[in-house]
Amino acid sequence: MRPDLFEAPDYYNLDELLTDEHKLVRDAAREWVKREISPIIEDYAQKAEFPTQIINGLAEIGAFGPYIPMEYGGAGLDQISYGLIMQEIERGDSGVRSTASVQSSLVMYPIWKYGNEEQRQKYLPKLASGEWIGCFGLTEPDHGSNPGGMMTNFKDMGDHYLLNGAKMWISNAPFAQVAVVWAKNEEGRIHGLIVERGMEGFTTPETHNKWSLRASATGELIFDNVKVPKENVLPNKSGLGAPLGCLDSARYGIAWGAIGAAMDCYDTALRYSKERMQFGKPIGQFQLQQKKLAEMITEITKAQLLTWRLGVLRNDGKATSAQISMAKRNNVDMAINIAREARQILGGMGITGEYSIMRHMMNLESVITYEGTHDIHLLITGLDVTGLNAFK
Ligand code: TGC
Ligand code: FAD
Repeated sequence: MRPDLFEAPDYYNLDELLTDEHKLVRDAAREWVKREISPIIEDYAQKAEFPTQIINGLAEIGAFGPYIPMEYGGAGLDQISYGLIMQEIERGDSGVRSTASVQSSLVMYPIWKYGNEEQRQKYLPKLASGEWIGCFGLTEPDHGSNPGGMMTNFKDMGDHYLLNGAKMWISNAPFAQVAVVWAKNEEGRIHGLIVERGMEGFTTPETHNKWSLRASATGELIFDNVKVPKENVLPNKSGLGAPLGCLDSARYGIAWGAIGAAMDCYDTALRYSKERMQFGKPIGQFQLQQKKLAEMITEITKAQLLTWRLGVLRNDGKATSAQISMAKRNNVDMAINIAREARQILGGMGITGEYSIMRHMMNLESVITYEGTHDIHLLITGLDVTGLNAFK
């Protein structure tokens, strides 16, 4: 891969809306991505391997629990700083952002919000430092968009619970030490359980042959009569709203992350269009290429404004789940379209690993599917504006 010459587009001077702390956090993450991710990521994506050596660095830039209070090892930052960190990491690679999203919003968040004090003290500092990596098991082979139908279940055996079932498509599963798993009790009520690697009957086979998110490890979680100690159940929230509440936080991070991927594709295509000569001119001088670039920067700017405003609403505790769905859906769609257009600007070079665009494009095929598909988020907006539920 070529040297990383990334320059972030800021067409509407959005930096003026950021505090000094936001800019400090963002710039530290940006520099780290340039130094630690860009030089290696293409190789790891090609060989379909997660670069475990970056875990300490992710912890150091505050990517594990950016908004978790410092008393639990988190960075104690606000929602905009959290978003900016996700943007910068996904500028490098969506798979790396996935690892950070899952750790922060899908593992640390439920332990912080739904766990008791012993659980917080036991798990959060180790997750914040990267000593432990976590994963989040909601999706099952037969229940993806409809997680409420899940079959994974646990039975009360007196001094412990017995967990059975299977989860599929789980990011970080192959190497995670801790899994937050959603399962039904004997009354059919959904609860979160903390399952640790090494518990008998718990296995995590890796999912191979992905053409997308290749630098992220994905796997299954198999529970075959796993004895889970009773103190490992998250006591403070149950029902489908509990996992969906975690998804709000992760989807918000993805809305920012997708802007990072789009910015990288735009910046690469813009630079290429000024250097690549055809018919005696830089291709950026042709109107057809200018149309692509002008539309890209317009869409990026709209997404930046939407997402910054969502961050302000989240800081005030006022963002609704439907507003988050709109941003996740819009921004990932925006990013995947920009990746496709940017790829065309690079012609044949666009399909190679010399440039990041094709990797972003393939990664975004997962991002547009996980954490609620493009269709599901549209239906959430549809329900919000009409009051009529397409899922029932
Ligand atoms: P529904 O009846 O609408 O809701 C059930 C209960 O949940 C409440 N609720 C929410 N609570 C918090 N946040 C939200 N976003 C919520 N949405 C709904 C709701 O109020 C209700 O509460 P209560 O008290 O009345 O019981 O549920 P439904 O079965 O009709 O499903 C609705 C639907 C389809 C929108 C939902 O299930 C959904 O979002 N499906 C998509 C599934 C999904 O996003 N899966 C993601 C898996 S994790 C993942 O992909 C990680 S990738 C990580 C990475 O690598 O980055
Ligand atoms: P399905 O639900 O089978 O959907 C198939 C198609 O049907 C989609 O186009 C969908 O939009 C459409 N559809 C479904 N229902 C409706 C409807 N009511 N109306 C209209 N259209 C509908 N899950 C986790 O729990 N933890 C993870 O860490 C995790 N990581 C992932 C990593 C990767 C790389 C991938 C690809 C997925 C991951 N997932 C994870 C799973 C992800 O959340 C699901 O893939 C996603 O929710 C969709 O479920 P599905 O794949 O079963 O698709």
